[in-house]
Amino acid sequence: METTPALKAQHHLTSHDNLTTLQSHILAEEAKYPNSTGTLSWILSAMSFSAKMIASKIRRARLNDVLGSLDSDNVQGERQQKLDVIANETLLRCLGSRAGVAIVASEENEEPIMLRTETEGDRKYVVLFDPLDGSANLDACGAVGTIFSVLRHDRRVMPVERSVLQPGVRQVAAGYILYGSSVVFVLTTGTGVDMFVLDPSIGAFLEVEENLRIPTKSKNYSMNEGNRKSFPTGYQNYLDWAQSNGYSSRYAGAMVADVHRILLKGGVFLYPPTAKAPKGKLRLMYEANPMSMIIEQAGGKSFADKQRILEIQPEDLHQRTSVIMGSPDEVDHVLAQL
Ligand code: AHM
Ligand code: MG
Repeated sequence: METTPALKAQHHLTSHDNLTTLQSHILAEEAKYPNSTGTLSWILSAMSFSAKMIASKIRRARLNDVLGSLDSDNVQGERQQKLDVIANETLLRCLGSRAGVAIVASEENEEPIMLRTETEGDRKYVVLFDPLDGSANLDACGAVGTIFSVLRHDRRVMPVERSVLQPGVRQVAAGYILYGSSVVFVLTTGTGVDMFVLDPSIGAFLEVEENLRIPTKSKNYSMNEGNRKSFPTGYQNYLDWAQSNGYSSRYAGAMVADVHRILLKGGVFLYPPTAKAPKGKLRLMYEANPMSMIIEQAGGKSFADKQRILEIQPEDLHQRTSVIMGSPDEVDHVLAQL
């Protein structure tokens, strides 16, 4: 944003003051499309608001006694953390108040939720999310994240729930929020990737990086090597190759944290098929697809074995996939072994 010298003097601003917030970025993007109704902007603003609420709940988790698990499992058969449920409710409430959202779908709910009926308003979008990815890290004060994907709602598809099952190439926006040593919001609307950091003193996400590009290569891989013996042979060969070529291993155990580091520093993130999860562990629609859109928009690559993840036609909301994503040269090194 331009600031005149007179204005700077008047308000004591310096050239170091960052005046681009996530909110102003969203509105500036909207202004590029004269026919835009602003519906997508409202949805992204709901994501920003939810992120601040979830961040504040995570910061106070120990103090408010909401760490640890509930006595219930989610639809994946995984033990729900108390904060999984709190984050899910926060997103459902914030997105539910936005008229442009027709359907929401969450890792924590078995079925997609129809928010608005046929006759109500301007029902344009489907929003899918993983409310608190890597939530098992919470008890140890580790990084966690929220991942989201936005699709257009196709009214012609029947039953309406099937409108959710679109391949990742059709996403109109995708992003994640990393709750780490600071709170970071990474967003793409299909024209590059931008990064914002929450300034807690003013309660706004400020832009820190525009049109982020992933390094082309970097000798780092990120995967749960504890599963190595049950990886298909190609992945084991890749590990042999990487370890003989001076690669480093980094693994936080939360996809958002691991992929964020790779987006900034380069490398490759892998979750191969294993004996326990023969189709891979990560969920296609609200984990792999949005992260793949971000990685590709930043100049990286993202595959499930030899197939581009964004082209997979989903058959089920909670479908799983294997994942190889990151710097283009590093993904190629893995693919060469498969
Ligand atoms: P979650 O969505 O239930 O938290 O699980 C997904 C997480 C990812 O964040 C992470 O990459 C992966 O599971 C870690 O799995 P593992 O513990 O098998 O290494
Ligand atoms: Mg998850």
